[in-house]
Amino acid sequence: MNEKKGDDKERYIFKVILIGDGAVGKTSLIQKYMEGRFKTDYLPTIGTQIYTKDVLGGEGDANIKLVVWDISGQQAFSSVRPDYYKGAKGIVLMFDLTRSQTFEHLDNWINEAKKYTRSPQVILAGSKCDLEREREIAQKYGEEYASKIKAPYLETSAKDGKNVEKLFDMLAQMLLEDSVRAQAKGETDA
Ligand SMILES: Nc1nc2c(ncn2[C@@H]2O[C@H](COP(=O)(O)OP(=O)(O)OP(=O)(O)O)[C@@H](O)[C@H]2O)c(=O)[nH]1
Ligand SMILES: [Mg+2]
Repeated sequence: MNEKKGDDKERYIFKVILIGDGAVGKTSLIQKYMEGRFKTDYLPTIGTQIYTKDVLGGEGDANIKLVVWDISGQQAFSSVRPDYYKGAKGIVLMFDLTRSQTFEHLDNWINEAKKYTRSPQVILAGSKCDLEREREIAQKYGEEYASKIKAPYLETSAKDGKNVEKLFDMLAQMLLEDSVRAQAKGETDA
């Protein structure tokens, strides 16, 4: 969606969702990005939390509002997830570098996302990269999986902030380019 307002910058609004198993660090990543804080205790997400942030895109000549939806990755909440996917243009697919089973579940998440979204822009994130000694998934496996699903790969830490800003910036640029491409082809918003 885009419109011109008072200034001459184009305005865009994109819905972004984070998906991945419970406790991989979705809420932590969002809170680090939005509020610059990190909490060590685990409070499983219940219901949905929506955050927004404005970023500049296209070398600063576009205003992009990211509307980021945070929901639980726990199995118990899977029945509400279809609503959550609706209209999502960007997806952060996340696994925990210190728990290999969260990596093994990526196929399930991607298949679910494909069912409920139309050609979203996806970034794969391997979380908790500050816990190097507990790492179970080597960087090259993350990279291989990312190239299989044709997505960029970043290793992130909500604790020390590594690649947090970069991830959302990158996604915003991908969404902007995708939207400009779609407009040029005369496609309408879903
Ligand atoms: N060391 C470290 N711990 C992290 C990091 N990110 C998250 N954690 C911890 O991992 C636990 C789970 O984080 P959450 O952000 O709540 O996980 P979630 O994916 O939102 O979980 P659900 O809401 O249940 O789906 C918490 O104890 C966090 O403190 C990180 O980058 N580094
Ligand atoms: Mg959460």
